[in-house]
Amino acid sequence: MAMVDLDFVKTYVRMCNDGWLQGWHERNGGNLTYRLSEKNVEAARSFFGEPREWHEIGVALPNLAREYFVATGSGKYLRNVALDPEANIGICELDEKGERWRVVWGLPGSVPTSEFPTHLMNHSVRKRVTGGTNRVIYHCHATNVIALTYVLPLTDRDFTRALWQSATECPVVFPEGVGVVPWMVPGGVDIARATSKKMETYQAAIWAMHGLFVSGPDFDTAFGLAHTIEKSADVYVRVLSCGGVRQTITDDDLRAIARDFGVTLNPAML
Ligand code: 2HA
Ligand code: ZN
Repeated sequence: MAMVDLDFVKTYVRMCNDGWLQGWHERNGGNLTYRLSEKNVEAARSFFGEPREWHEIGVALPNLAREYFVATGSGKYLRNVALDPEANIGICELDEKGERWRVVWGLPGSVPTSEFPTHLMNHSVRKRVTGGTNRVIYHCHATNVIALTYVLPLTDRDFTRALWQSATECPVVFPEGVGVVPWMVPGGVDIARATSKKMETYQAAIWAMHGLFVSGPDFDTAFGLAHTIEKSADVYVRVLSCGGVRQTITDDDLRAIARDFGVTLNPAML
């Protein structure tokens, strides 16, 4: 038995590879973090090494104090995770104030992704607004989502409506809609703040000219959300390249879906 034999590590590794197979992780693009449950920590603890030095997050996240996260490494390629998990992913512990992190397993000589502050701020918000059920934050360079940020107005409403109308399952999967973050320099605290603000309302946030951030209680749900959003964006891009929309799902149709599937659509999007 080793760290890589634990179910949560195996599922994490599988998701990295699934994203790679989708074409969302060129070079070192994209990153994935998972907040361990108490049971996960118990199962993993005997494999932890000597903890390494502390690093500042840049913000205080007290509701994540003493939590543990799996994270992809800075500059690491998601393509390589399945071949050598220990070299490409690590487990970090947060301090007793939720202000610093340190690596306790994996990533020898390295550190977590440059987007770790964004991931942690999103975890903090999603943990709070979901009553602790959210555990996964995933960033991918979903091609068609990115393409649409060059042609659609960069508003939550424009993106939500385009996605809801381009695949019938969308209003059921994300009835609250999606958030859109304007173009910003990645890797810093400003884009992290802007993204986590969107995560107060939405399970997903689009980064203009860059990619997609999604959240979820588990790997299947988070990956499924990214996949659903990207599929719908793909359909919309094809519609545009076929000459544009001639008919679509109307607002009354959207209301009918919501009624039959028992979801409440964000009224600001209708
Ligand atoms: O980790 O995707 O946004 C590489 C990136 C930065
Ligand atoms: Zn990115």
